[in-house]
Amino acid sequence: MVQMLAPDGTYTADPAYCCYAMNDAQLRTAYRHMVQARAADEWAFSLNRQGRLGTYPPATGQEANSVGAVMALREDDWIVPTYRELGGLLTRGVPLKQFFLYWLGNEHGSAFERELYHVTPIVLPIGSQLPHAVGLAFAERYQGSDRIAIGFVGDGGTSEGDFHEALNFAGLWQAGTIFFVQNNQYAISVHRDQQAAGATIAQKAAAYGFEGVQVDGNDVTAVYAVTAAAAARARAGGGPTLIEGVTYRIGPHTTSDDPKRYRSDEEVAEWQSRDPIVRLQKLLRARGLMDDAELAAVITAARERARREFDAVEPFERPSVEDTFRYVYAEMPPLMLRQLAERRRRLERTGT
Ligand SMILES: Cc1ncc(C[n+]2csc(CCOP(=O)(O)OP(=O)(O)O)c2C)c(N)n1
Repeated sequence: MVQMLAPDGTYTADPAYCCYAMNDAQLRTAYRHMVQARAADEWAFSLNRQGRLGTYPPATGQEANSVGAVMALREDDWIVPTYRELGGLLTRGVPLKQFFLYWLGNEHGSAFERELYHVTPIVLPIGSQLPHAVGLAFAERYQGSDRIAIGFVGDGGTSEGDFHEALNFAGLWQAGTIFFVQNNQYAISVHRDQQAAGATIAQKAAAYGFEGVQVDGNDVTAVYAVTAAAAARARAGGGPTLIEGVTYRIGPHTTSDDPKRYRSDEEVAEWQSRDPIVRLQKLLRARGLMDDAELAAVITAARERARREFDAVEPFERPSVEDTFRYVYAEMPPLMLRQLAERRRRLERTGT
């Protein structure tokens, strides 16, 4: 497993990735994005408990994967996210209020301005986004561009047919795709060890004829380096890479989940001791890049921004019951019409 920044904050350069070491400015930037993602995540959780935001999937603990990977790309490379890529979206410059709008149930929140951000909409069907990432990468090269695509997926998503179809096509056609698996150890309550027999997820790449790399997903410097190397290879026509970023979902699967039913407090505490933000703070301090006051000021500013940006979209229009049904078919089939009528009746009866 590639690691440069250990949990105790010591940094050991990896000669295999020497030309992809983050510089001082990048380390500071990574910290800002990771802290912003954490602050927004914590605020979203709290908003849910206050009854101001619907079901939300927290990404606390996974910030180094998302931020490090996106920082390693060019600004016009495609990002094909899941629902747990807040850090990556913020790194690309997507306004936080747009993200909040999406989780308020307003689909406009996920319609990221294409030419500005090159980010596809947030998807909830597991694995379905990976063929899109391959298609984008393939199309770019077909049109003579050297843009590449990164497709994120969870460890559970690697059991989906779409995952295998996407990797097979990309390997065969050398599509410039980075498959980034956020291995956060759980697919809801199913542990990674119950998901697949292989020793690593990264090794699956061998079956499709390209390289797979396992990286410490709580070490932003290592995630950045392996993704930058994969991006350089893809851009040069060297084909795809599968990256397995080993991390942990510190919070519940979503705000509707109770993780105490399937994992121990000791396990969570063990992973909390490897927190990616705390680890980066140690490096920033040791290198004299930020002192305690500056580190804390970034956190305070991030919390304030999270509140401000949510307040800006909270009054926006909520989706109607019809919206849930409206966009699937041009004309609703009888089964959906019946479901819609049932839903309306329930709303009238119970108010929810
Ligand atoms: C095709 C499909 N099957 C099942 C689900 C229900 N579901 C939602 S999240 C999830 C687990 C996903 O786990 P993983 O891929 O590890 O990602 P994580 O949520 O841990 O980020 C499942 C099974 C779904 N959304 N889509």
